[in-house]
Amino acid sequence: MGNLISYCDDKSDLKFRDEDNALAAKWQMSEKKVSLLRKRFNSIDREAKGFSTRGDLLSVKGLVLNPFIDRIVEIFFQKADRKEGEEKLYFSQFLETVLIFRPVKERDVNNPDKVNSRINKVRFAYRMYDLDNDGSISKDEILGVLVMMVGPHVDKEQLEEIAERAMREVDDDADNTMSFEEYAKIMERVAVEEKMSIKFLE
Ligand SMILES: [Ca+2]
Ligand SMILES: [Ca+2]
Repeated sequence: MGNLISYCDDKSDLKFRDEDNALAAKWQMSEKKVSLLRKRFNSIDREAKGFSTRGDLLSVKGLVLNPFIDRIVEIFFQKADRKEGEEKLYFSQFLETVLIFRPVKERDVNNPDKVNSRINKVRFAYRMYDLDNDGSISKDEILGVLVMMVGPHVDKEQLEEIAERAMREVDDDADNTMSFEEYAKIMERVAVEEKMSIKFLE
């Protein structure tokens, strides 16, 4: 994730100032930070189209080595415009996903209406595993994620066993899928607010 928002100091572009100011007000951020993120977004949009394609995001330097790159890009593009088979991710849509990683204020931790609240951070993590985007996680998806993390060279049987065990552990209602509620329950033990926050976005 860090690679997507890394600081990039091009010359400033006044063209976007009104929109950036509106976004800063909407998200209660400083205008300076929004405009830095805008510059970063513009550098991802290599041909200055005014929007990004999956290809743009997939070639972000540093991110190409991330085993989850396809998932990260997919989650960003769930917010994108789709017209005539072309997907366009605009800055405001990009920002909305990036802001999930904003450190959350104490009073907002449990506020589901805040994009960066604990539950919305957990939801992002859940979507990483939900490879077919159907809203639930199967054992095969857990296995798929394991393969992504360790690469294809590890003994598949062993990974299947791990996936099987993980599913048994979380699957309270024994329906062979991990619901969001079941996932959120195991994530209670994880310091999500810390782990899924990027200081730059404060
Ligand atoms: Ca699924
Ligand atoms: Ca279940």
